Amino acid sequence: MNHKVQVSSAPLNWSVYDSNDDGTIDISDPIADFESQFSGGPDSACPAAMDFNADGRRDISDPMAALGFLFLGAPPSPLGTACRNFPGCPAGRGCP
Ligand SMILES: [Ca+2]
Ligand SMILES: [Ca+2]
Repeated sequence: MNHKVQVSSAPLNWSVYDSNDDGTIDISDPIADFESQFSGGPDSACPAAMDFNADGRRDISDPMAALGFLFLGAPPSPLGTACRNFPGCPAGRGCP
């Protein structure tokens, strides 16, 4: 059996769905996302990381899926729950 491991040198710069850049995913992140999308609140410094359900769009389904994950036992983001490389984003808290 052969396994191929691809190692990327791209920096892991932002935690998936960490809207408010505090290094953790909690209820404050979908709230900030709701405010950004629907109430004129400030956007995340890494909008690319806000596609929680990884469907290529950012809409109400993202904070709803995040709330489901946090409180209803729904699956995490398909992107995972850790730091990833989001091109164009600054170095977020909690990422190397
Ligand atoms: Ca957060
Ligand atoms: Ca989405």
